[in-house]
Amino acid sequence: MVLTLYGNLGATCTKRVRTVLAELDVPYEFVNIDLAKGEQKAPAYLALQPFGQVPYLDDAGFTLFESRAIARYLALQYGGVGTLVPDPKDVQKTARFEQAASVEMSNFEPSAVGLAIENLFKPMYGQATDTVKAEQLKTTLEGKMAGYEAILSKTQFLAGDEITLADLFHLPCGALLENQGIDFLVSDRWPNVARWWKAVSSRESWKKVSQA
Ligand SMILES: N[C@@H](CCC(=O)N[C@@H](CS)C(=O)NCC(=O)O)C(=O)O
Repeated sequence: MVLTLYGNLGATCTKRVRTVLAELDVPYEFVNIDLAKGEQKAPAYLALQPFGQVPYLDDAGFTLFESRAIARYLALQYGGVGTLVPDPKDVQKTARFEQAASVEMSNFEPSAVGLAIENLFKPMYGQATDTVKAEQLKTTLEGKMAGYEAILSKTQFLAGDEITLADLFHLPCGALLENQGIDFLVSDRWPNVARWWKAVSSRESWKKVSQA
């Protein structure tokens, strides 16, 4: 096997990449990096990933980090033209895809991952939740839902009527919202968001990754 993913099964960014690998049905070897033991900061790992974070990909000597960059690489390298990302020759479709991908990174991830840290990961590691911060993050995220509803009332998915990486990128942190009892993605207050989330989160790829 030539494709190796270094990651942690519980880490959201690793799940993002594993979902894309599952979508594309690409076989790979998985090297577990124990974040609790700090293996990501060991000199040998830092030599590979200079920020000491997972995931990290080695594809027969071609190496890459940052989950979303890895996902784009995998889709283009293994997916065939137009699978999960638009044909790069279609400049306008690509721009719309990048817009959607940017929405996830700027309007969703910061609050969603912050909420997961406060409400799930801190308690897991015996740390106290900052309840004020958690409430602020929840309010911020709630404020973004009207924007999502506006987009998704016009198209099936965030970058148009076909699913792309931009939709899948929401899965790891979106699923953790449900674990915290935050209903933003399933609420009838935003029916098109709920329709979209049902379609995205019921993908076989996500079922495999979330149940592993
Ligand atoms: N933007 C990066 C974030 C990577 C990241 O924050 N990884 C976390 C796990 S989800 C990590 O390695 N945390 C351990 C640490 O920073 O020491 C990506 O998308 O890959």
